[in-house]
Amino acid sequence: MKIHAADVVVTSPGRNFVTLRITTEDGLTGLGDATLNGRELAVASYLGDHIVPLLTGRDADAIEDTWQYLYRGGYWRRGPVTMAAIAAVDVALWDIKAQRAGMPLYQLLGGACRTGALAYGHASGRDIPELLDSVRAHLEAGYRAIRVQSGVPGLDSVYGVAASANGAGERYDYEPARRTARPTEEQWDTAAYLRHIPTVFEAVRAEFGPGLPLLHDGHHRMTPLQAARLGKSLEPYDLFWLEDVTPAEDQAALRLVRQHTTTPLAIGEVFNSVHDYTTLLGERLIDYVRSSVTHAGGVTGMRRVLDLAAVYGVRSGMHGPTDISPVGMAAALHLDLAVHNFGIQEYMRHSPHTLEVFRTSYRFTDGLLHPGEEPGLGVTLDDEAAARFPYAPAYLPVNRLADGTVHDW
Ligand code: GCO
Ligand code: MG
Repeated sequence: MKIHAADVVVTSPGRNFVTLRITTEDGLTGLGDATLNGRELAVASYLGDHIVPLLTGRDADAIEDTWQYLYRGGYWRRGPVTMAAIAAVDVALWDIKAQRAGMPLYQLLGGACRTGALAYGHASGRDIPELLDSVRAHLEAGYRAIRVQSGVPGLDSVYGVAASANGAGERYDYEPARRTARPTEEQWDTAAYLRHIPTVFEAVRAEFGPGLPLLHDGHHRMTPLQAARLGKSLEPYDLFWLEDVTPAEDQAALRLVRQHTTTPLAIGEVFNSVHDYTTLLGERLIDYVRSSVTHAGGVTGMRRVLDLAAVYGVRSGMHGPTDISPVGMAAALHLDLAVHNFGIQEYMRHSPHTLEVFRTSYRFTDGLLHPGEEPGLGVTLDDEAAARFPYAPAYLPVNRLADGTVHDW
């Protein structure tokens, strides 16, 4: 069946999302997420100006061929903008194929390997008592694995820490990409962070016991030596994983970290290709791959990452913040169910406004996510609702050290 049309929808129901919609000649529509937080319009233009004109008339069923046509055919391959655009096409075509088959996508990907995908929620606190309340609230809300992020004495705001108490409410008010004319600036001090974080995990373990899977995101801020020290100092608290300890593009940095700590390591939310992982996987430097369907070339690209990871016994931990749209989240959940080497899925609930625009059929029960049984991805886009939330530019924060030097955020 041929592709009849494709259009790009940019909407901002609480935060910005870019969605590609592909329509076939017999009237099926498929959706793909192309959201690149803080740089959304670059992907919208890549799709609208350069890819949509190529899609009309192509065979909607030829997913792998279309992937290769856009990847190899573009000459300038890889990179977050290109791969988010290719991902959107890929996911929309999988959505269409699964709808045509009358099956939820996970069935086409091989069927379910498990009853649901273990999800981790985001607990945070500006201080330890607030954090403990937040962990408790997440447990009450059904989470069985929890990411722990904490304020650091002396720093006004820290990545991953909600600006107000992060309780059991429907929504975690976490919006790092702010709608301001320029990025907000935060201050950072790695030494203060390294002193404080072990005391945070000590308090959480003392309160909640040894069994609860706990995760932590270092958000690219340490040198290899600092990261190695952090990993060692957290060993007594038995983390599920320690994420993004060093800037991800320096793969060799992980060698030093790995030699010094047995804390499991996760990395890769900013990666967009299986080629980004060859050193990390081949040398067994990591335990979880963090890429998303949205940023790593769709279901097709992400499956390549997961298949290579499986060779080395490395498991998935797909990126799932609210800047992955419900379309991208649904695609991840189908893959989570279908791959053998699933590890865990990040899950931040989208805001009620986002869920007015994107109608989802995935569900969260007893700590597990399931994509539902609707044919295709199981997500629809309400155009009328989308039009009520026009785009507004947003930027992620910029980090500076006390002397003004720009640091990784
Ligand atoms: C995570 C991530 C996010 C990113 C965000 C940037 O682990 O969920 O680190 O919080 O910062 O996706 O757009
Ligand atoms: Mg992260």
